[in-house]
Amino acid sequence: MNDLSAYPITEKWPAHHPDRIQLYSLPTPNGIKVSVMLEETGLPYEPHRVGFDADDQKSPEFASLNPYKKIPAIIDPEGPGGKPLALWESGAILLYLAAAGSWVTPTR
Ligand SMILES: N[C@@H](CCC(=O)N[C@@H](CS)C(=O)NCC(=O)O)C(=O)O
Repeated sequence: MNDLSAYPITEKWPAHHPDRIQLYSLPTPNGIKVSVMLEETGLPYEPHRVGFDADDQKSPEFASLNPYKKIPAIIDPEGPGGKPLALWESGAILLYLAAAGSWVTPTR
């Protein structure tokens, strides 16, 4: 079982499926990019809602993962070398998921 307890963000948003990619986000233009990518790749993930109404993105738990206090952010429990990897910035996350995902080659 993957232990994500080293990440303080899991205190506010517990990982019920710690074997899955943990997504901390909201359906904003930057947030939704990552949700779409996760759906398209089929990678298993567990979403967590970071509510702007409550300024969740500015909470100490969220800032412990992304000090810039912006969504989206992820933790991949099975990152490079099988170790957990935390990542933010939507473009960086998309590139990471593209490498991690199993793409179906489109037929032309
Ligand atoms: N360059 C960042 C921008 C992230 C960003 O601006 N996120 C917005 C939502 S689309 C946010 O978290 N806003 C909350 C705030 O500024 O307090 C990325 O692409 O991930």
